[in-house]
Amino acid sequence: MTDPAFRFELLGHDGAARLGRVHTAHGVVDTPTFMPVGTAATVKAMKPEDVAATGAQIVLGNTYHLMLRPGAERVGRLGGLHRFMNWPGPILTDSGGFQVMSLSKLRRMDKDGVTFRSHLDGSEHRLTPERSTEIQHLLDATITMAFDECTPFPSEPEVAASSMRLSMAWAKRSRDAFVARQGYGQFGIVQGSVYPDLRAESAAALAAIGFEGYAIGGLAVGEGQERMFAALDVTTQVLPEDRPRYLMGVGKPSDLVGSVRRGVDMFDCVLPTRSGRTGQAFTRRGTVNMRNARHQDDGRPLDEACRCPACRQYSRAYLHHLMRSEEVLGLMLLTTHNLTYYQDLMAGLRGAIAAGTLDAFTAAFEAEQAQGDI
Ligand code: PRF
Ligand code: ZN
Repeated sequence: MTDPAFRFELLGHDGAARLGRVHTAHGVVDTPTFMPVGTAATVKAMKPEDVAATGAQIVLGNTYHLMLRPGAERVGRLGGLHRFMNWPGPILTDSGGFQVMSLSKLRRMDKDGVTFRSHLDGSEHRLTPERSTEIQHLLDATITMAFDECTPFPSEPEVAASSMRLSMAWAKRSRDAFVARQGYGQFGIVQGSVYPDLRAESAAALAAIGFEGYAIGGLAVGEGQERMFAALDVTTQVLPEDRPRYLMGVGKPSDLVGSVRRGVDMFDCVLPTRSGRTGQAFTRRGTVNMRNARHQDDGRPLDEACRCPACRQYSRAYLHHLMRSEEVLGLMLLTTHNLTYYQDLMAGLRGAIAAGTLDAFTAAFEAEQAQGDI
């Protein structure tokens, strides 16, 4: 059953791009939106109030990490993930299969689920559509993801087809295991690699089951931006208009702009947080490596147009010094800046869709990015 209180309000269009609002039990999310990744019940190097101050309205959590440590039952006993991590807003949790495949070395897949060893202590665990859905329930996820297999790239059409069909069977089992509650939702995940017929079949299979939203998985796995955009074009055309669409694990700023133009509403990616911790900053003029010696005497802000505390209160020279000295504050400030850049990019996209000026916004974005750092 689709829960009526979990609602996607479509507010406007510019071409295929959509302006919307997701209403949930834990608050509203303006779309297109970017969700910072809080894998281990924390957006690394950030307090929740600082994450909110960047403009983020929803964060991501991970079934895989949290089931291993501190354990889903424990988080449940402690009142759920919102309370545990002090993030009262909406939380979306990924279902675990993707992380098993990327993080766990010893794993065995069968048609029922996946058995794997923890990357932390080697202990054996099992995930099935039913258990993944139960874990996400224990975590009290606002948005639960169906359990799927991310088809590797490249895959032959026959391999991609059987992988996708397995994910569709798992999507149905995930749906059956989902406990509907007011303001909570569950998203199905489209697979099908780069094959248009498989993407269409997958989207239709999920729409027939019926979810509160639809994710697009199996992209940004090495196929490149051109093939990703082509796969998006065919997928967003066949997904229900009245439900949010979430492109999983994407991406670079140019990926976000191009995907919003193709009708995607939600994104998550470790890029702004992870690369912030290595010294890479995202700016209007492209990426800047703050570890580079050219910043050591530079008293200017990282980005004079940025509203974030790292740019308003500190110099490039200081940020450079913090990163070179491996100071914790350097990670905090660069993560703050990068998340602010991502949130302001999404706000800019929303404003442009509302004003019907997305083409001009895109042209200005591309021209500025091409200029490079000052
Ligand atoms: N499935 C799930 N999580 C994901 C992906 C997927 O295909 C991707 C692919 N980019 C990232 N995260 N469940
Ligand atoms: Zn900044």
